[in-house]
Amino acid sequence: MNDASLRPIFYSFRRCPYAIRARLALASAGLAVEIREVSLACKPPELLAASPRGTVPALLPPVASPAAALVAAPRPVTGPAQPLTESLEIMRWALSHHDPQDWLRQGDAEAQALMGELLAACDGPFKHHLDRFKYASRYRAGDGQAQGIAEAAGSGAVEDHGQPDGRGESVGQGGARCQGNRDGGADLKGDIAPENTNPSDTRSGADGETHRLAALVVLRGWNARLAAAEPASGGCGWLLGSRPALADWALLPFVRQFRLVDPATFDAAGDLPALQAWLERFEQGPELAAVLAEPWGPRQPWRSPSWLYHLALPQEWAEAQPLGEYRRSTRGQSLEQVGFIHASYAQQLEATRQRFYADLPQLRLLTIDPQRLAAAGVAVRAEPAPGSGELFPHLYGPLPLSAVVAAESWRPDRALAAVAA
Ligand SMILES: N[C@@H](CCC(=O)N[C@@H](CS)C(=O)NCC(=O)O)C(=O)O
Repeated sequence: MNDASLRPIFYSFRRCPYAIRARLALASAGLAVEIREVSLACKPPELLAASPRGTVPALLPPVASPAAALVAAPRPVTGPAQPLTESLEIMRWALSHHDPQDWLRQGDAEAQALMGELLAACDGPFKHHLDRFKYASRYRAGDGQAQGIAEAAGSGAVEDHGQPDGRGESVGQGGARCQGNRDGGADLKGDIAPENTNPSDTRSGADGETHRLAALVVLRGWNARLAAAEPASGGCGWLLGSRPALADWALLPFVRQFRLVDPATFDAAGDLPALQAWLERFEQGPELAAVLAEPWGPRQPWRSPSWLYHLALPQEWAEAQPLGEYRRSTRGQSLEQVGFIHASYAQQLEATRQRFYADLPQLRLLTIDPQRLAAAGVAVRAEPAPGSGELFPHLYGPLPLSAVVAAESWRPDRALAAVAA
């Protein structure tokens, strides 16, 4: 049995501040996890099964394979007994294993109480105002549906900024919707600005300004605390004094997000010097860089083994849109000619691409929900490919667009192999 089979499973989204804080703690504790980068616009069924709200981050016990179960574990399985679906729970869980810098301030009740207050202010009022500053138009009166959706998602609906690869391509193109999202948040995803673009289109209006000012009140309180902690010899301090604590790492990703809405105004503020220095040290420091880079921050989504995949020519996929169904089997062959549509399981994708599509600069990767195929009456059979014993999924009937939960552009410089494993 290899060690990977014993790793807790960690569902993440690269730019999510909750996921960033959890990754910071996991990295500090030195815990190895199986990282699954997901698209919030199209959450895999495994995440939805584990997390009631389908939010990231989520940390799950390791899944021992049947083969692994037959072999005595070489070391105790390290994973939470139950899924952890709150970022602060994950941080505390990680640090309970190993806390080399004493982020938890063990044995210091006063420090712990203070941290509790700081965390409550961050996840409560500050986040509330941050969301409404950042996406004011979505919360404006009269936009009740968007507001309801965002709040139903635990305000997380405002965290997704398009595809994890940053190309901003919408998911479920051609009318398909990822209905695996129980919060309905998918409808909000594709058109949200990337976090470092000019936000004027989304935060325009007086409402956004009201919430920016309210968030600034909270930030000034943190600034005062940081200023008081500044060492006499210069440099900047931390929220609880001269060394970092859990509260610093848990709050910093959200303050970073506040700054990114309007960096110029944030940087020009004259009344936040200690907070600016504290954030600047975080932005430039190795901790954040580490959790935004591999292996913590891959930009390709994890591909669920519960889904089926099909590589399509962009033109042929576009032609299917007005028809409501796709009838190509594989490159150069139709459903009528072959009798079924070729597809792949997640781990087969890269080999399929190399075998049939290696010379093509542009492809569409279709993610297909087999349950929706069944509902549409399309049978799927696992059958051996000619010349090999390997079983591939074959779709006996046209592929309804409603069964395609995501249609992503795929470029050859982004190896599928990295995510299919
Ligand atoms: N209270 C949760 C909030 C997590 C959260 O809202 N995450 C966002 C991403 S940053 C999310 O998963 N949103 C779900 C969605 O957008 O559908 C925590 O601390 O982990």
